[in-house]
Amino acid sequence: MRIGGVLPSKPGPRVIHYDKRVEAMKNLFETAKIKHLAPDTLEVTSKTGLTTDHGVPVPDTDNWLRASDGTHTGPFLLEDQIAREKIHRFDHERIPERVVHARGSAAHGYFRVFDSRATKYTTAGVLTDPSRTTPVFVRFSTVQGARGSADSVRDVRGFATKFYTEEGNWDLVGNNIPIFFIQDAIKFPDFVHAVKPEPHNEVPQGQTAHNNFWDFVGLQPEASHMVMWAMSDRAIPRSYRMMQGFGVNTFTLINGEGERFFVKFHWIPELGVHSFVWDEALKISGQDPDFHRKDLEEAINSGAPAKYTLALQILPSSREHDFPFDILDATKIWPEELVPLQEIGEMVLNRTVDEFFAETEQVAFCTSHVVPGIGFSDDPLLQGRNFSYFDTQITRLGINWEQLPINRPVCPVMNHNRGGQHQNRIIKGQVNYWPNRFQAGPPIPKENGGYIEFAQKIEGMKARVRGAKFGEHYNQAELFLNSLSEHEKMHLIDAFSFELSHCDDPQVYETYTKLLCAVNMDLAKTVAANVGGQVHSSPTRKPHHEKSASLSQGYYMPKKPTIKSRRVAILVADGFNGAEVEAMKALLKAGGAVPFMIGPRRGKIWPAGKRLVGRLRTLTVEDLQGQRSTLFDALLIPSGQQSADTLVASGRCIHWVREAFGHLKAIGAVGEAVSVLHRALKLEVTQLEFASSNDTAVTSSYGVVTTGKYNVGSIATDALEIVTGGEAGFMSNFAYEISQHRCWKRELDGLNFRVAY
Ligand code: HDE
Repeated sequence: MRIGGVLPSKPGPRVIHYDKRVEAMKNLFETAKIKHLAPDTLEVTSKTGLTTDHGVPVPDTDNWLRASDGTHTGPFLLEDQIAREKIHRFDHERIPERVVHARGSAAHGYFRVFDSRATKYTTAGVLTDPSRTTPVFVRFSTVQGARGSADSVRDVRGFATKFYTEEGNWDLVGNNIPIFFIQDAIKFPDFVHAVKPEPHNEVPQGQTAHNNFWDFVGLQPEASHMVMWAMSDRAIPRSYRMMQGFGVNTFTLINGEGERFFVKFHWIPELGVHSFVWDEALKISGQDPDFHRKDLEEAINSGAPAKYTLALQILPSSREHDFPFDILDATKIWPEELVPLQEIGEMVLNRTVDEFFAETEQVAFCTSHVVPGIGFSDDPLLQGRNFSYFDTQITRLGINWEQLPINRPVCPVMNHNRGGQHQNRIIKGQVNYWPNRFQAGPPIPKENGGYIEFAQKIEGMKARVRGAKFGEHYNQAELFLNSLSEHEKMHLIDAFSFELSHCDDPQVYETYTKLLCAVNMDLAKTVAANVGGQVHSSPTRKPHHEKSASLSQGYYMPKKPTIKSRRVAILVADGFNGAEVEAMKALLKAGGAVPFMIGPRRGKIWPAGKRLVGRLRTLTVEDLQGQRSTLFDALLIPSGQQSADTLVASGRCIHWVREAFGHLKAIGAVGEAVSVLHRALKLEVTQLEFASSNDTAVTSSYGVVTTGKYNVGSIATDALEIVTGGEAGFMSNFAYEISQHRCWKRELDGLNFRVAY
């Protein structure tokens, strides 16, 4: 394919360039979809000359054709096709942003099943054939904010997967929370209007902390379960790579014997389920609004692809009515104790997009896009979604949106649909209808793979009603609360308090604190006390006190502790211990973590004793001011007297340490650097223990790991065990604290509250 013309300085044929990336990618893992995209992927190089859209070489892209006598500037000439085209194209660059989930970020990858165990439930090859590698494209998103809003806001995250299967595209359009706010799709416009910025002033952006949201959910008790999840740490994930995904709706699977099963889809992240702390999320919204977008890109580019296990919850059709909740109600989970998870395959996201607009923005999902072996249920939220997604793509992308490269299936597509704006295909033949005298484009029978709907018996009255079990709204809200660990409960109370205190209409926050009485009386009283709300004099519902282990994020900690892809800031100033830093960096990298050097200024920082010698080994660092502790998972300060003295004297550095401590992160310091921690923390946090100077013993106290002296020679045996305890070396202990994500004990014992950060 020609991608531009160069008008060479000497006469000759126009150079025709092909996409060289296709060549370069040969050694990398390429899915069928990546190969499929190659002919549409162009690379602009210094040899690729400019042309107009109709292919004519452009000699000048800086000056509009005008009338001029050389001295005076005259008016522009309308005749200038080059200039007019450039401006026209620019004027029409934008397309409507998604009405929800506008802010997003995506990656390519693949999916494989471990074996064929799901054959007993489905005929879908993508879920049963272990010899297949199915290409996927996954778009993560927030829900409320506009395209340019911040990544780290409190919100549900979208987790939408397009599987490019051999039988057509299957879109699993899920979220990182297993349930939803409403039961019936007809409520979706009301819900979205209430959660979005308010109509009179378009405030706030990317937040539920406003009157209209809480007004709506206070008057719509079916939302109470989902609101609990949205106020939990689930709504502030540390990374797209560290959150679960859920299909949310109940789908169906159909096996070779024609039996139907109800199914819920789950994605389980390899790295565990982890979140920001709220203060950190708030700050990152300003300090790096693209945090999650960059996190995904950085992880993939540094060789830590995002990985998730696909698990199924399966119920045979005969068990539909066996539960106290309706299994078609999207405001309910199927507790894992009742319906266990069956892990069937793994998804790996290992390739970033080449162009955001063409891929991430133009990708379009449809819940109604399933493949043979997968079907729908009568879940009243899903039924409405199945109408909505196709419809919205018409507004956003036009009727031929499925012909866009990112949306195109990798299998053959042929039918008698024709025309429409931006039709890309040229279909040969004299007929465009069925039946026709040539037998052209015939339907494909079931035996050859035709999609057949399950022959479901339907009976009933035509009415606007919901099933009886849809009327119960609080049991699982309580179940969720009961199942949280202590620190998760504290965060949930803080989140409710933060959000409701941003509502200035007493009718709104009082209604909600009263509603909480039906979930849990203590929760209601605490939140009401924090926000000036009201509670009923006695509980409005009898509690059941049940728990479900897998509702707590701690349940998903990786079995083997890992520091993979964790961002570790190493704080240094001139005079730091060079050999120590080299060794520490090597160890962190060996564990898969990503070390960053941070110092008082950007540029070169000099290790101790190296300033005047011939061959200087310096480090290039980012500066403390431009980078913030919020952007890292852990903080490490190596030894070196001069370095420690400079850092102790820096208010910004002291703030870094206090903030990392307040955000419950792992902190490590060696030798003289322990004085930096003393200065930052000791006065306020008297319980903290630090190693004494010149001693190689390691002290680990509330996630703060110190040693008086670090024996660089012993490093080879240290660190990668990722274990804690006196026997283990300094880096092992430090890595262990990183692997725990945060030190919750620090919070439970109230230590972080004593430090200003
Ligand atoms: Fe969506 N949703 N939704 N939604 N949704 C859209 O489709 C809709 C719901 C979800 O990265 C829209 O292409 C209705 C539940 C994701 O491109 C729209 C209802 C879940 C994405 C739409 C729901 C989701 C969307 C807007 C209630 C979790 C982003 C743009 C019945 C399972 C996909 C678009 C992407 C996007 C409609 C409820 C997830 C308007 C009517 C429940 C991840 O069609």
